[in-house]
Order: sequence, then structure tokens, then C-alpha cells
Amino acid sequence: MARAYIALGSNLRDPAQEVRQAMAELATLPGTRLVRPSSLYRTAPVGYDNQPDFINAVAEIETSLEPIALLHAILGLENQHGRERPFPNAPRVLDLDLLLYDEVTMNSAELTLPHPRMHQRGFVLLPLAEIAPELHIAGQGKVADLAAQCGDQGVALWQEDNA
Ligand code: PH2
Ligand code: MG
Ligand code: MG
Repeated sequence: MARAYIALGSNLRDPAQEVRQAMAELATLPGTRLVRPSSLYRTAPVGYDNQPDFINAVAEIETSLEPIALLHAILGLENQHGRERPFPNAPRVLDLDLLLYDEVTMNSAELTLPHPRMHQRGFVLLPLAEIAPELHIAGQGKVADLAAQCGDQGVALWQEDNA
């Protein structure tokens, strides 16, 4: 079994519900178990500003799927949620990104591991630091240190009663 980390994000429809449901769906993938879900976070958009805030979270899973098979499986979940891709960084009903897969480093047309931007992004690092602060990102450092260094990017714990 491999240990993998997946970033979840949504800023369309009912984002908290999309992310919660996707978290549960990860456990239904073949040979896969949800080990630890992070809390949900409300996060300011990065990259393309003119869009709603996101709900983001991170999941630790255990899986017997190989990296590319896992990638295809999570893209399948995005499609089940009606994901569309009108332009890069567009608002989305569900985004599932494979962040880390054991100690694997790879760089193919389809998949780069570790995820090439995860070490700069508060919306990934803060939820990840909640569930795996001691985790090491190859070539970058320890998750807790990266989260402490990434500055204020408008990431806050999501309070259900704020809705
Ligand atoms: N995803 C992006 C680009 N920008 N910003 C936030 N806050 N959350 C995201 O999940 C996100 C983003 C590309 O996938
Ligand atoms: Mg993404
Ligand atoms: Mg994606």
C-alpha cells in the first residue's frame, strides 16, 4: 500500500458540500482507504482573482492504485461532479490534485510529483500541516516549516455556522 495526499478544492455550487462529498468518495476508490481528512478552509483565490473564495482541504489516503491510476481515478471523481475547464484556474465545482505519493518523484506530461506548486500555496500547506506537519516534501522541506513561511494568503478555518 502507498500513502498519498490529495488536495480538494471548490468554489462553485455549494463548495463545502462538494468537498465533503468528494472526501467521502475518495474512500470508495478501488483499493483505497481514507486515513485522515483535514478540516475545511475558506481561502482567497490564487492566480485568477475575479472569482469566489474557495473551500479547500487535504486528504491522506492509503491506496494500492499506482500513481497514474490514482490520478485517473480522481479525475473521474471531478467529472462525476460536473467539472468543466473553460480556461486555466477558472472557477470549478471540484478540483482534486495529487500532491504526494510516497517518496515518488516524477515528471511526465500527465503527472508531476511532488505537485510542482504545492510548497508555495497556503491553501494546500495549511490543511496539510494540520494532518501531517512532519511530512517532508522532496526538494522543499518540512510541511510545518513551509506552512509557517508561506505568509498570509487569506486562508482561514471554515466555520460551518458562518455559511
Ligand atoms: N486552485 C488553483 C488556483 N487557485 N486558489 C485557491 N484559493 N484554492 C484553490 O484550490 C486554487 C486556487 C488551481 O487549481
Ligand atoms: Mg488545482
Ligand atoms: Mg487540478
